[in-house]
Amino acid sequence: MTRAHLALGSNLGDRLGFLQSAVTALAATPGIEVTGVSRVYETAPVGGPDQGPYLNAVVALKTDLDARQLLAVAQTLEADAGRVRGERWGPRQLDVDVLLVGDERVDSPELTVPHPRLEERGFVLAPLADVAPDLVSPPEGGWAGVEATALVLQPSPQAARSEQRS
Ligand code: A4P
Ligand code: MG
Repeated sequence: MTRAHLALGSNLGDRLGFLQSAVTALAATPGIEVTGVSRVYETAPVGGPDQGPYLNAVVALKTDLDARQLLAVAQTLEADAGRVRGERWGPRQLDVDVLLVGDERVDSPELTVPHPRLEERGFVLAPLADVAPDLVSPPEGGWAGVEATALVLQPSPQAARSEQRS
């Protein structure tokens, strides 16, 4: 099993609901074990048109899937959230990016791993530091435009169901 990390982002509609649905679906995907979920961050939009703030999070996995297979899973999750691809960096119900897949390296337009913009983006680094403190250490004062919220993502379908009942 390989250690991998996926980034989740949403700035349209039920933002937390889209992130939770993605985590729940990942946990139910054969070949994927969700081993950690970061805090949920509210983040100022970076690039693209004038658009609302994002919720961002990172999911840690152990997986038998390779980077290409994880991209296919990511794109299925985006489609399930009703995402229609519009303007690059534009608003979206759900964005799922493949950040890191063990020490695998892929360099093509359809898939670049490690994610090429990972190191310049606080909205990715802050949640990645939560689940992978061995890979990322927060700078003093944290990252600009990135605020941890009190919102919580449940790592497993069972945990999400018991939360709804309580
Ligand atoms: N692609 C290549 N490598 C990867 C990868 N490692 N993971 C390809 C996922 N996809 C990858 O992505 C465009 C193409 O990138 C896909 O067809 C895939 O084959 P997209 O999701 O259709 O479009 P996009 O997300 O608008 O473009 P891109 O370049 O992935 O943008 P980013 O870098 O994901 O940025 N601000 C805040 N605060 N929070 C955000 O989450 N996200 C973006 C999108 C911009 N600003 C943001 C946020
Ligand atoms: Mg993307």
